[in-house]
Order: sequence, then C-alpha cells, then structure tokens
Amino acid sequence: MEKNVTTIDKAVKQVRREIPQEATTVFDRYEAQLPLCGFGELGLCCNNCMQGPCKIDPFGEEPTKGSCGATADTMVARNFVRSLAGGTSAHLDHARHTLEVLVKAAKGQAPYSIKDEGKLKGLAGKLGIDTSLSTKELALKFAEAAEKNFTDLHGPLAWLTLHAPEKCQETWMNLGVMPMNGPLDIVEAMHRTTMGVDADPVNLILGAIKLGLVDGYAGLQLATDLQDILFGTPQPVVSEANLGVIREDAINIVVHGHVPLLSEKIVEWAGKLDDTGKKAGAKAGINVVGICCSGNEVLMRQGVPLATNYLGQEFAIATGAVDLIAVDVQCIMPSIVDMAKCYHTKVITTSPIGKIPGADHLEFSEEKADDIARNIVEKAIENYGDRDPTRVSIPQEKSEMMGGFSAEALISALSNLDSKDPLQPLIENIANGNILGVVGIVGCNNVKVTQDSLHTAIAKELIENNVLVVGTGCWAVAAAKAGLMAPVATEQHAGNTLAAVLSAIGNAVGLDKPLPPCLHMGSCVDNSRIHQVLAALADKLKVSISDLPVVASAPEAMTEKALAIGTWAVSIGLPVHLGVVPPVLGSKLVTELLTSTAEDLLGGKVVVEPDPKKAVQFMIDHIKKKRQKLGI
Ligand code: MSK
Repeated sequence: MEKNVTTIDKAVKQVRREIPQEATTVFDRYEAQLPLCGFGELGLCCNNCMQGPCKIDPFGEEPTKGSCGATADTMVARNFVRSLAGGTSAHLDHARHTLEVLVKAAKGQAPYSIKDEGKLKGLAGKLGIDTSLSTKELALKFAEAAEKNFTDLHGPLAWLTLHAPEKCQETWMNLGVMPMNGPLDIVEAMHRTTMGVDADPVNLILGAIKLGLVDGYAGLQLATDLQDILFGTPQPVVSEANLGVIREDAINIVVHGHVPLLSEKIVEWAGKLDDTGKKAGAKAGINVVGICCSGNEVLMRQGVPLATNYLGQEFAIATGAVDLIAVDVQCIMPSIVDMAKCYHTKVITTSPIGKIPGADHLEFSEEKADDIARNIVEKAIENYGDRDPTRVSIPQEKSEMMGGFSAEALISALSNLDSKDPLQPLIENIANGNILGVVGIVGCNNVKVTQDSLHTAIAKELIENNVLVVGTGCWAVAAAKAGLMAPVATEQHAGNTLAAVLSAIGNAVGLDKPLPPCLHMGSCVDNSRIHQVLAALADKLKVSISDLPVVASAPEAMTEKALAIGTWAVSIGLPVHLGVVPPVLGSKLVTELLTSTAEDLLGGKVVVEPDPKKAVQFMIDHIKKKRQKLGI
C-alpha cells in the first residue's frame, strides 16, 4: 500500500512499501509527533533555567513574558544563538580533530600522509611560513598557525584573516563582531544566553553573526583546508548515486556521518581486502557506498558512489543488503539501529562522542586508524554470511554523476580556456549573460518537506534559466540522484547559453561532453569552496561578494549546522533562501533583523519561501538587480 507521499525519490518509495510492519521510519515517527509544539516552532519556549519551560503567547495575550521577565524578542534571539552555538561547535570539533590528525601524521604518530603538498605550501606561504622547510616541518608550523583558531585569546580569528575578503573584515570590525577564537566565542555565546545575562535581541543577533563567522572560517574553511592537505584536493570524478549503487553481488559497507578520517581508511581497506570478500562468496567483492557528508567526502576524492541523503538512511538498510554501516558524527538517526535489527545489518559507531544504544562500538583513534578500518571491513565480510538473500530488495534506481568540483578543479578547468587568467572566461560569460548568475544550493533534507522536492525543483528551474548551480551536502546528493550532475543533464535541462558555456569547458578539458549543469562541490564543510570562488571573483572585480549576481539557498534545511552556515553566508553578503521556516517567527524584531536589517548591515539577509517557483523568481530578480548595478 502506498503510504503518504513523503519523498520524490522512487528508490525510497519502493523500499518503503516493503519495510516490515514492526519497523518505523522517519516519516511515520514525524506523523506521530503531529501537531508539533507551536511555541517551539515559533522560538517562544525558554528552557534556559529551571523556572520553566516558560512560553509566550504568540497572539499577544498573557503570558507575554517569562517568569524572569524575558520577552518574546529575548527568547527567540537567545534560542537562535544557542542553535548556532550547537552547529558551530560541530564544525569546529570536526576541524579540531582533523588538525590533531595532521599533527600526528607529521610526527609519524598516525598512519596518514600529506597528499597535497602544493596546497600546504600555498597556504603556509600566505601565513608567512618559510616554505623551504621539509614537508613534515612545514606541516607542523602550519598546524601551529591553525591552532590559533582554538587558542588565541585576543583574535582576530586566524582563518578569518587568512581567507575573508578585506571589505568584509572591515564591515565586521565596524559592527564589533570579529571573533577571537572558536571555542572562546562559543563559550561567550553560551554565557550570554544563560539566565539573566544578555536580554537585548539586537546584541544577541550580533552575537549570532560572530558565531556564523567562527563557523565559516574556523569550522568549514579550516576543515576543508586540512582535509585537502591530508587526503588531496578533489578533482573531477565519475560515479553513481541512489540506492541502486548497493549491490546484491557484493559485500556492502556504508560510511555515514561527516569526518572522513575513518571513512578514507575504510575505502582503502575495502580495496586491500577485496579478494577476501570474493573468497567469502561475494562475486563483486567489497562495495563501499556513502550517505550524507562522509559519503560526499569519499565521493569527491575517490569516486565512491552515493547511496542516499539524510532522509534515505533507514531505507538503505531496508534494502536488506547492507552488511555493515560505519558511522562517525552528525546527522545519524539513532533509529538506524532499530531498522538494522529487522535485517542482518551491523551498525558500528566509531566516535567516543557518538554512541547509539544497541550499536556495536569500535572506537576510532587516529594512531590505530588502519587496525580499526581493517577490523570494520573484516566484520562486514563476516556479517555478509548472515545476509538473508530472500529479504534483499534493492531498487534499480541510480544515476550517473560527476563530482569533485573543488575551487582548484574549477580553476584548472577554466585555465584550459585562459591559462594566464582562468577566472576571466567565467567573468566574461557572466558579463555577456551566457551565465545569468550563480546559485549555491546546500543543506539537508527535512522531514517537513517532501524529500528532495524543493532541492530538485529549484535546481532544474534555475539551470533552465541559464543560472549555474553549484552546491554541497544533502542537496548535492539529491541533485545527483535526480540525474542533474550528469553531463547529459546539460543537454536535457540547461538553458542554451549556459549549455554552450558548459560544452566549451567540457571540450577544453578533453571530456568531449559538457560539464554537468549542477556542480558537486562537496560536503557541508566544503561550503568553504563556494566562498573561495566568490571571494576570488569579488577580489578580481574589486567589488564585495554582496555585489555579485549570486544567491545561496538551503531549501530543505534542518540542522543547527545549517543555521550556522546560513548565518555565515548572510554575513559575507549573500541573500540566503530557506524553504523551511526557522524558529524565529515568534519575534517580529528578530524576524526583521534577519530578513531586512541584516541587508543594510552586511549585504546579506534571510529570505523564507517554501514555494519553489516563487523562490526561483526571487533568486532571478536578485541576480538581475545585481547585474544591473554592475552595469552588465
Ligand atoms: S549531511 S547537515 S543533513 S546537509 Fe552534511 Fe545533510 Fe544537513 Fe547533515
């Protein structure tokens, strides 16, 4: 029986029909939650001390204040800051862990190497470090400089001064929102939002902007830089996406989460033990596939296929053919353990801060990364023997795709058109209107939105209108599943002039087909790559990022991390479209600050529009307005 429509993904729909009675999915559990708490949805519930939870009547009736006197504006702003502190801490911890691994790799204490010496040298040079040092010495000096993001008591934040456009830095300085160091700024945010401290909604929202900057530079940008140095900067790769990448004739291992330190090793060991897998009876050996951003990371660097995005995770297990799922941190539903119990699937948690009752725990440590990865792959091989072939039902759906479009890869592709000035062809094609503008679509699935529906509708309409679409995260997985990251999608969906540019680049790099109209730029932390391209364009044109014909969109945003990334994007001057209403509507003042005043202060603002047609209209209008201002 067809259950209520909750996804446009045919593979998820098919698996959902076959799920055993005893299992629930995210869609069922969401329905059981309805109606949601109205106070919470509006941001009008305060739990910051034990006198509550206090709540405020959204219609202006009593109670209009919490017991301590906090108003709706204070509550909403405080809750917003706390959400951002959560999201920012996730990205910061991701970067911190990766930094620790770089140090241990350089000291020979962990089995990792430095794969992109060029990137290490380039960044070290910008930091004023002597680049004639040996690679290991250079890595240690570089790590010392990066550590300042976590330790400097006076700021400004090290990676912000390294990567942010100067004009932005001036604006932030004038607003008094320059961060000092990541952990300290998060401590400050938690302190100011604790009972009886900051009650001024404007001051609180300025605090949120500070956190957005920490997130963008000390979280996302630093994590990307370190991962590229350790694992290599992505270059275009060909792969496939959707549940059809799970193979009946292979031992299937899913990597899921965000930090690629272990998943990179799992991919390596799956290759080394492939023959053992074949000997165990799996004709096609070992097949590693990815979910969420651990998936995006190993796709970008190694071409590992993408199984699904956030809302599809339980359904991957319900194909009955996943022998093991190894998870690290973030966006992992605890319910995967319940779903796994209905099948033979082994769930392995690997982070000391990311355990799930009922899962096996194999704690990752960088020193023992090889042993742990090997152990995980061996467990998958062993567990393959317990698979019940009669319960296997893998949808056929999968789409060809290209990924790996780092800023460096894009610039290298463009250098085939102009080796001296690679950005120039891009600028010319924007100026002559072949490319109307650029939209970065990012972010999650959200069970409140039919899975992937906004992601794909918005992307399709934009490319039809000659807007180049780039993006990351679960949007990227959605676009890949929908076939929008295959070269053939350029012929099928892109407007004529955009298609001509993508074909010219494709030919220039010897692909003999166009680049796809939607470019996969990586995981959530790789939103830094989009910033890198925009900052370079703004710098070359001597304008601010806010002057460019560019929009950001998170149509199905869900996590606190998405709010932090969105706030960063607003802070660098981008309009940020959200297809889901964030919990701020309980305060007219906070809503106005985010959707209007922010534009005067920073150049960017939040635009909430759940209707994809209207959202695209807003984006195109904004792009045209910016083009006009630039005189193009
Ligand atoms: S995984 S943060 S649901 S994009 Fe990065 Fe997807 Fe959002 Fe997690």
